Amino acid sequence: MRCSSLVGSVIRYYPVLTLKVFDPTNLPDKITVMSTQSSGPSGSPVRLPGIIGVDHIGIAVPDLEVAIAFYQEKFGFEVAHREVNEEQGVAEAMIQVGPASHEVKLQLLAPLTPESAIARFLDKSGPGIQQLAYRVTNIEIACASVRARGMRLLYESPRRGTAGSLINFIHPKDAGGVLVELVEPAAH
Ligand code: KFV
Repeated sequence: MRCSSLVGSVIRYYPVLTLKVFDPTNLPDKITVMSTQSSGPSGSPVRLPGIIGVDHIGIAVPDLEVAIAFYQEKFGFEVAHREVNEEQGVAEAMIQVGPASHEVKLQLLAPLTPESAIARFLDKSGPGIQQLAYRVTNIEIACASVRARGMRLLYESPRRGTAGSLINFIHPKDAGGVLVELVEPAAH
């Protein structure tokens, strides 16, 4: 086989490999995102690039202080972090469930205004689980893959989340009825 037709075959059948060969500056995540499909050649699922676990479970509450007291009194859980996020219209507390600092947390979310997403959720559904948040290594790459897989993101670009993280949300109607948050923690 002549050299040019060999190169042609490689480009046709192994586009990801070709990128790797001709652009060594591409990081593994950047290569992976080129694969927009959710299943590989053998039909095996391709994990959404960069997801490394569940970061937190968000719970809508009408009153943050009452909710914190409830989790402290009934479960003995500690508050790991508190903040107000004006843009999201929430006062929040991250609740540590066990001793490990990196484990899945509960995020108590109370509305700052009657127009906030949490106030609307409380009006419609009452207190309870409002969202499931996956931790990702690179929010831009994860968002590009979400879009490529046909799911709607709520924001054009990531916004500021808890403790300087970057966040975006997948619409619940595209995510099995669950409001899914993608979180890239702030670099420390
Ligand atoms: N889970 C599941 N389904 C939901 C839902 C939820 N949380 N919220 C709404 N839905 C359903 C709703 O029942 C309805 O279904 C449909 O989605 C459209 O809802 O069968 P139905 O009745 O048609 P809408 O548009 O009527 O509801 P609305 O409340 O106006 O907006 C929903 C949504 C998801 C667009 C809104 O909640 C939103 O923009 N959420 C993203 C922002 C957010 O949730 N912020 C608060 C958390 S801040 C945070 O987590 C932070 C700071 N952080 O770092 O982690």
